[in-house]
Amino acid sequence: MCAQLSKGFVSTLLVNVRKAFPQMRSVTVSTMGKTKCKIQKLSPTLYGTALHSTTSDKPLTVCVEGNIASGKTTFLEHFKKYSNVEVYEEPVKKWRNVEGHNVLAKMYEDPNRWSLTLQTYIQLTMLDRHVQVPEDRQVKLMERSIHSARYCFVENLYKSGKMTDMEYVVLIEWFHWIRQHHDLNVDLIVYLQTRPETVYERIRKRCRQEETTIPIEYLCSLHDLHEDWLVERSKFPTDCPVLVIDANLETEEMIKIYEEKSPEILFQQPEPLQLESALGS
Ligand code: TTP
Repeated sequence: MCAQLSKGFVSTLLVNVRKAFPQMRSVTVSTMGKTKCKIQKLSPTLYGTALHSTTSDKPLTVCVEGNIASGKTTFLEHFKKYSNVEVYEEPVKKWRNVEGHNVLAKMYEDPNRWSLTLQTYIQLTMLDRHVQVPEDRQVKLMERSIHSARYCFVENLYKSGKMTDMEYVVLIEWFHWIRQHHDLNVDLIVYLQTRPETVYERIRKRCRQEETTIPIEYLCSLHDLHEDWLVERSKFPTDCPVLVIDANLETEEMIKIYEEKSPEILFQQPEPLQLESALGS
């Protein structure tokens, strides 16, 4: 099913379509104008879980994902103003300073030697984020997840020969053990989709010391892995709903989009709407 609608209808429509067709597994909505917004392969089961969570004590978990410098921090900054949202920033400071060691810098200097060390530490620090439960907040908003570290970064390092078979299988075994023994559930992924050229320029401008040597090819591989995971869903299929947002625009434009999309992102119930009139417009 595919409907072309003005932007204002989108969030209301998605909720009503799900109510009207609970058996449907895939909904794609594209808005007119320059903002592109798709929710891919919505699982009624998972959506049911998400709605259920709003009435239970467990907060909803929303993760923002996207290539390096796709704008995840700006996204989080925007949502800090909501009183029902607890924001969990990525522990990148820790990766740059573990008891005085900059593991992130070491990885970029010599990935063959240090990528396992970095990814092991990232896996640990992301697990720590996943198990934290915010007090009195309905939405837990996380920057990235243990999933993107595994499906995008670890996969990329392995595919490009920076991580050996042995290192890869040990790390993946850890990942599987963690998944079995901890609740890593995510209710919604917001994917900030960018062109590799856009993030390459942003990385050059922001001049984070460790990242000055990142070539565009590295960003292209990471881009493909994000697309594979969150859009194509071929190699590492996920049932989690994914909201795709075109994040190539300037910061001011992006903030306007986040404002518009906030009801969808925060699972706020829109006003009821006649489905027939929405589809007919
Ligand atoms: P990102 O997690 O992409 O964070 P960011 O600061 O670029 O986010 P944004 O600009 O969108 O707000 O990457 C942080 C750094 O950590 C980056 O150099 C990539 C690196 N990294 C890894 O090497 N392995 C990993 O598993 C992850 C998650 C990040």
